Amino acid sequence: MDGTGLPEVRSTCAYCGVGCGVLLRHDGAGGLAVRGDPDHPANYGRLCSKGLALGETVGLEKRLLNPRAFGQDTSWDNALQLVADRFSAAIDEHGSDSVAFYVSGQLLTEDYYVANKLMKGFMGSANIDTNSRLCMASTVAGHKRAFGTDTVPGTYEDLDQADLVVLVGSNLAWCHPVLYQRVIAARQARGTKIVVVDPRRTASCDQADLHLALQPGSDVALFNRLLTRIHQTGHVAADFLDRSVGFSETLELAQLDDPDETGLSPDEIEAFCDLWIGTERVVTIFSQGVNQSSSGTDKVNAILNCHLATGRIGRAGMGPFSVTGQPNAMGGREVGGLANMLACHLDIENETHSAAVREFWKAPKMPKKPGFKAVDLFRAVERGQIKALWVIHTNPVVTMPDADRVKAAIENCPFTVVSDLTAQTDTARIADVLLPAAGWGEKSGTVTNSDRTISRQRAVLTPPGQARADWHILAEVGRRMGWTKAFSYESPAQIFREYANMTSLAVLFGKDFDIAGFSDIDEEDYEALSPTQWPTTSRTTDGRFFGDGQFFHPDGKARFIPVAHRPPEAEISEQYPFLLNTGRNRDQWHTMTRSGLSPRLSAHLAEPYVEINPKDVDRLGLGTADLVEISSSVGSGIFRLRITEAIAPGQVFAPIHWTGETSPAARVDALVPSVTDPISGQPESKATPVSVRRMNAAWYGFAVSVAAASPKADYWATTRAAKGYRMELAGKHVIDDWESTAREWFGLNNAVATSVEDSKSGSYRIALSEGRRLLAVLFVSRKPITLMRDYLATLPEVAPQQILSGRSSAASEDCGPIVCSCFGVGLRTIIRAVHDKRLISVNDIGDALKAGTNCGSCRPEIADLVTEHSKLIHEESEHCPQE
Ligand SMILES: Nc1nc2c(c(=O)[nH]1)N[C@H]1C(S)=C(S)[C@@H](COP(=O)(O)OP(=O)(O)OC[C@H]3O[C@@H](n4cnc5c(=O)[nH]c(N)nc54)[C@H](O)[C@@H]3O)O[C@H]1N2
Ligand SMILES: Nc1nc2c(c(=O)[nH]1)N[C@H]1C(S)=C(S)[C@@H](COP(=O)(O)OP(=O)(O)OC[C@H]3O[C@@H](n4cnc5c(=O)[nH]c(N)nc54)[C@H](O)[C@@H]3O)O[C@H]1N2
Ligand code: SF4
Ligand SMILES: [Mo]
Repeated sequence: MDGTGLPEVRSTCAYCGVGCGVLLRHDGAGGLAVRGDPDHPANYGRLCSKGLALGETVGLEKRLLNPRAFGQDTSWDNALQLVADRFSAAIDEHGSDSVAFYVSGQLLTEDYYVANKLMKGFMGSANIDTNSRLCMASTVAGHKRAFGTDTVPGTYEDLDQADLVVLVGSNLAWCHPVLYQRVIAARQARGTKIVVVDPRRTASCDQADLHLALQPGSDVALFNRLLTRIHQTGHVAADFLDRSVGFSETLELAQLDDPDETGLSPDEIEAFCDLWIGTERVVTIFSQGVNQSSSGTDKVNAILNCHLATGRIGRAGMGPFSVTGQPNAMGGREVGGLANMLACHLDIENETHSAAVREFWKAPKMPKKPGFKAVDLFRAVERGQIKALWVIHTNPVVTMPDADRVKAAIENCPFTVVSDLTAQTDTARIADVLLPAAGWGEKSGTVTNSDRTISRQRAVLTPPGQARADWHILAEVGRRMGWTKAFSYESPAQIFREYANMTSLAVLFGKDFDIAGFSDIDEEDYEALSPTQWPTTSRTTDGRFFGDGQFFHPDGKARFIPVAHRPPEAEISEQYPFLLNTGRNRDQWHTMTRSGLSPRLSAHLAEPYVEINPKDVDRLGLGTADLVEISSSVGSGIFRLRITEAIAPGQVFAPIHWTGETSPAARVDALVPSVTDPISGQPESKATPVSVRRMNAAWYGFAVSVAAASPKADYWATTRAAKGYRMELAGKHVIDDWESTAREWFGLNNAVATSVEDSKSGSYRIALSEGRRLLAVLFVSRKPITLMRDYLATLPEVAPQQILSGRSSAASEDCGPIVCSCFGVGLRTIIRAVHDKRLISVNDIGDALKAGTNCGSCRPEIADLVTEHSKLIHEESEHCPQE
């Protein structure tokens, strides 16, 4: 209970793998109030901007409310029978391997368990892979090589207790903000040093003692140098050498690598090595800059080698730490969601493992070989080998590499089912059958976060329309395919019990994942389950693994893996002279189907952009706010130019969030070819050779509208605004009749049009309204539009003439793009405060404007602004000394 007298329900955030606990309460107006759970061990009450905005994303907007088949609404009965019949028919006619599931690290463990059991045990194929292939696969493979199982050794407490935190290919400040805050708290408390290894300067560099902007893909060379130095300086831990195999070969290969491959200066490298070697309590956090690489698995092992050599693993404040991306990325690995795994870290190819699982499930057949990994899976779809495909909780037409090819493959698949919250995703739009899923806040189950803590997600809202939980849909299909008993689940607790029971197999085979203690948890205890870190029974040291030198290879020893630097597979050329790096924005989640519903979150970075270094900008003759066309060997896209020294010359960076629904020309995976790591099968998403040139736009536009629109323009990008949508547009060809074009785009044939045209400057402005209600406003110009778009995006209730003047009323100044989403404080407001009030620190800004004082996610950006603008003020005062 809180002050309102309404009960609060404990749950877990829908987004990242930090797995923050939340307290949820109906706000009395049909919505949801969200606050951090002070008792959850991941966050102790803290939430980032995305977690805090969860309440804004649970409405009915865009929800799919009924099953649909071939474009028509249909009943659950028909839809489920259709799915069961088509999968059965495919298996009968073409064999088990003619069907496939493509699922997600955002599924709850119970959903995942049922999907996996259905495909691997009953349909009899291992063709179930997950978007974790694009995310965690290299770490899984690296862990298995070194430790004998996919085990994360450390815990979140290690971040509080470390003296050095190294972030390798991780923008922790934006992607795991609450963990970043734990690191910052440790820095304040004990002076923890921070090193960032990333070709790009990110928000995570804000407080870094050292930023190593290495050449993309050269992490192995850096960590091989570190291993060499560990050996040279006599820091190899003798007791760990006894507990491992392969050190000398590994060292030999490491010594052959050339540290110059990193592009870093010898001083930078030595400073890094000295700091790392000289600090016993070192945690090396790694993420997609490591995993999403054609040498991803080797990068992981290069890092693990250094921790093993020094014995800095599984003890307080030290260890390698792979942070997981999705809320249940870890749970998916435990439950065997990947095409080459079985539940509880058992291997599909191991006959004894497979037989034991088969026996446990009483399964009619089990696959003998691994199934297709994501990229190969969609290739098999392309070849017509897959006759029935079910995509659950993921949007591959946007997020798979070579996305257009994946789209074409799915379009040609004889039968495709998509389970999603909405019918409007790029993948849902091309499915034959659409199944409405219950979403976060509406369904119950468990997730496992980055430090192996299992937490409950709990339902507080009723699923809208006919939406059903994913496990329920899957179990229904299983029953209709004839496996009534095996899929007779009635609650998530029942599934969890069966799963927990199954993990006693792990112990039998000497594996780590053991939650067998929950084998007879009843409904009530499952309902009350508090966050629990596994293993719950077998050996560990304070929730950590490997501090005792015991590993999971048959001989109990760890493996050093000899690795050598390999540059990204595709090389830059005359035709494609830049390397395209891709990644995430602070306030958006992947394809924005949820986070994009929040006006607050959408105000942070409202347009797809590409970061380019000022030197390249000059060389290419680009100008501020230009649109640029980026092309690769597989596709091209259009992005707004962002000039910044954060990106090195020769590289460019674009975010992954934009889709056919929000900006069709800026779908970044349409440009990324499907090059993969040979061991993990994970795609290289961060190093695509591309060309860059200015888009020759005949006109640029900016619009706000009450309803969503999909204009026929060469470039457009739309996001949620306070009272509707805002949109940036541009076209390559002159348009003569703007009024009818605007009417068509916004579907407003009968609205009253008020317009202003200036033929000399080529600018045109039109407002479409009904009575006093403004429905859409469009500004067009030959040059990029510079007007008060953030003010306009609020669609103020003023006369069209005033709006068309492009100026705000005196009372409402334009605050610029939002930096602090909690208090809605914009970029221009902060800059003004720095200049006018001479504020010099993030805390000053917090005192004056409240910005950065709630969730803290924006503090690195505020720090950047303060530094940059204080410097400007300083320079100005030096140039114009006051009398
Ligand atoms: N706001 C937000 N948070 C998220 C998500 C989201 O969509 N939005 N998604 C979640 C998910 S699923 C995931 S997987 C995580 C991802 O979390 P992160 O991995 O932290 O995020 P990314 O932005 O994908 O990439 C991290 C960094 O890798 C760097 N990088 C690129 N190439 C190299 C290289 O060769 N070497 C090194 N060392 N670095 C390189 C990039 O410049 C980038 O800054 O975030 C999770 N959290
Ligand atoms: N170039 C490039 N590509 C990348 C990456 C990169 O860094 N660069 N990162 C990769 C990584 S790490 C990841 S994790 C992927 C993420 O890529 P995706 O998984 O494709 O992206 P999401 O937007 O998270 O898709 C989740 C879908 O599930 C739906 N959904 C939400 N809740 C539910 C539910 O309860 N049930 C069901 N059935 N559906 C639901 C949402 O509406 C949405 O359509 O992208 C990968 N692609
Ligand atoms: S860090 Fe933010 S997005 Fe991640 S779980 Fe916590 S509140 Fe959610
Ligand atoms: Mo991910």
